[in-house]
Amino acid sequence: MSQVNWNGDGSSCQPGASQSPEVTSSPAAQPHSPYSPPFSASEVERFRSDGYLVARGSCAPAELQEIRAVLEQLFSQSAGRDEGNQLDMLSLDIDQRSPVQPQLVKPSLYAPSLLRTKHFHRIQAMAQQLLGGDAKFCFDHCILKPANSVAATPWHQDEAHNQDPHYRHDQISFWIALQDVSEDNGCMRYLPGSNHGPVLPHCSPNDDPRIHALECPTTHFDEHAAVTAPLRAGVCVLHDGLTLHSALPNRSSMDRLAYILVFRGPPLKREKPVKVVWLESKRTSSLQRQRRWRYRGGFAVLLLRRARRMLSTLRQVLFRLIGV
Ligand SMILES: O=C(O)CCC(=O)C(=O)O
Repeated sequence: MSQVNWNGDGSSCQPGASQSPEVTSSPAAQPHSPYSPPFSASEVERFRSDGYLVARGSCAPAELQEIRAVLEQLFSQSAGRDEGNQLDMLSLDIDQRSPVQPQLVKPSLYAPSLLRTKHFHRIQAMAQQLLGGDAKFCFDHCILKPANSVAATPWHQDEAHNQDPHYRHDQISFWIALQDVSEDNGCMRYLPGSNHGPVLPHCSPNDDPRIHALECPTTHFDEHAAVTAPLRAGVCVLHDGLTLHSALPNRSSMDRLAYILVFRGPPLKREKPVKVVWLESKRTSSLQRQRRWRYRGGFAVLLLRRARRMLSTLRQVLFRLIGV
């Protein structure tokens, strides 16, 4: 396996690493970012060719600490657990006593300040440059790899989580390291160029549909061609929705935390409808919790959130039209 050494300062490379969430708009998600295009033409070309890229620059240390503290608190409060948004992606997720790899989907629902950061606006500008001015913030999530764990994040393509039979979106995930990450504590791995291929067959880890994660078996690609992406804290690596990726286990004595913002372009009609068999078979306990939560009144909360999003969009449109 080769390794790419990136520090977010443009110094490059030495040879050597849920569900289909609805698009969420936010007060912070302005239609056009005031930031100037962050990537050079050659960076855009590299992203299009390899399917991933380390962004130059990094999140300011104070803001990074703030983001980390907010996310740690949400994990410790079990935020979103009843709603099915906090789960253990690699186990049966029955209780929270010794989680293998906790994930919090849409943490900004519980801490909206996450979308009012400079980091968010910087990433939004990147998304709009790569996906076009119509790019929208879709959802965020956070993955915790506990210290001293042997669990790797399985190889997968994010597009494999898309269960819409008729439409797809161009999608980019912006993965930010909340501490330095290396091959010892769970840095990301990519298969360069896999973004040019189709969605490969996926399954549940151990073929157990009760486990939330998806896995693309290594029989479908050459794992030896993978690169790892060690990063300094605050640096962001981005990948296309079709890029095959995984993350190494965290063998260090400190938890590894990553915060991911996902942006999408407008919906694109598929040539023919698809059937996503590996999602249809899922029987996770987070899905059960989600159903229970909705049945017990969660639907009202969802309606309220939707109304708030519509109001916020209306406000943005009015602001653009008449400056109100
Ligand atoms: O952080 C990880 O372990 C995996 C992240 C990932 O799969 C993603 O951002 O799509």
